[in-house]
Amino acid sequence: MGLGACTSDKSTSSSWDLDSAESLAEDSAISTNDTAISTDDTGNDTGSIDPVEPPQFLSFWIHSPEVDDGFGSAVAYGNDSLWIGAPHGVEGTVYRWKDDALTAEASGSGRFGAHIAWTRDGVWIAAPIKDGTGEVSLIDGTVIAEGMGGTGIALSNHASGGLAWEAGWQTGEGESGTTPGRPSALHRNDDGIVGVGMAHGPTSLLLGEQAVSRAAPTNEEGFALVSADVNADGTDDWLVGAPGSNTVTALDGISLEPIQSWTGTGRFGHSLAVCAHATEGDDVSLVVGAPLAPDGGKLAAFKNFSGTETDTWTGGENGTELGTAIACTSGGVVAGASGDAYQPGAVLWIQGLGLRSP
Ligand SMILES: [Ca+2]
Repeated sequence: MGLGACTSDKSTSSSWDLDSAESLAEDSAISTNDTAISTDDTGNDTGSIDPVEPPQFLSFWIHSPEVDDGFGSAVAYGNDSLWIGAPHGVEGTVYRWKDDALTAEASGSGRFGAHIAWTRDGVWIAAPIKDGTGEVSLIDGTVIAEGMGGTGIALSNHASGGLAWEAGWQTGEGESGTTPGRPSALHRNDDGIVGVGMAHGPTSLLLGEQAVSRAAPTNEEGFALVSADVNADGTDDWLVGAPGSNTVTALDGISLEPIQSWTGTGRFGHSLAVCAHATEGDDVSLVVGAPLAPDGGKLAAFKNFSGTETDTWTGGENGTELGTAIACTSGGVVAGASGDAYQPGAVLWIQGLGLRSP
């Protein structure tokens, strides 16, 4: 069921690489604030490339072949491929982007592709309202779980996999638990501690054995959840998105006390990731999605948990909704822009994270 046409903005047929950055930047409709190649203040390629330092940074859009299919609602990266969920309509579709080609890999009912995650078994695909109770399956149709209300309303991107349903969660390691509210995010940290975010209700987070009460009724704290050692004390901390209050907060991994926060606009904190840079060393960026920010949604990167933005990208056009989902790639990041009813959804591929940061 491969699609014949390449739906990227890219004009080259070669695989993306650093050498093709110039043509990519020229042809794509991206609205990054700058690129590593020479650009003028409006972002247009001035045609002059620094001969000493070749372009090391590129980004491009991958567009859906359909309108209003929710393409970009979920993204995952694995096996040298980008996996993209397009869950809208009677049948949702999961696409694979590899070697410059977009292929529809699987489809199904019940918001198939609303959430996807890369695991050791391949990509897990959630169809959370399939047959009324939801299902999580592999790309070949193998069922991971089904029949619990809201099966797959959240997935963990840990290698062993994990899924949430409306009143609990389970992992591919056989761990499970119940929740006092409906999970909106599930994350297993590198120490094997499972965190659950619940965007609504009196409890916003379950982090291992500890529960965190919601501070404000509409802050949606727990809508997104990841982990990283923010304060460099050797223990993973929790990074929690609260898009109702446009805040991301880092909670100390042991005390759960807030240790840092970031704020923005337009559902800032709707999606989160901490991605390794393409550069040598241990640099990472916290990447935060704000899909309703001005100019078509926004992605903000905070290098090594900087208090201020070190890189930003916008969707460029109202309704693009860049930042609906985020996943790390090898040295880069991808972000969904699921769009509105009048335009195809898209995914922004950003390669070379950190290579242009100050
Ligand atoms: Ca820490």
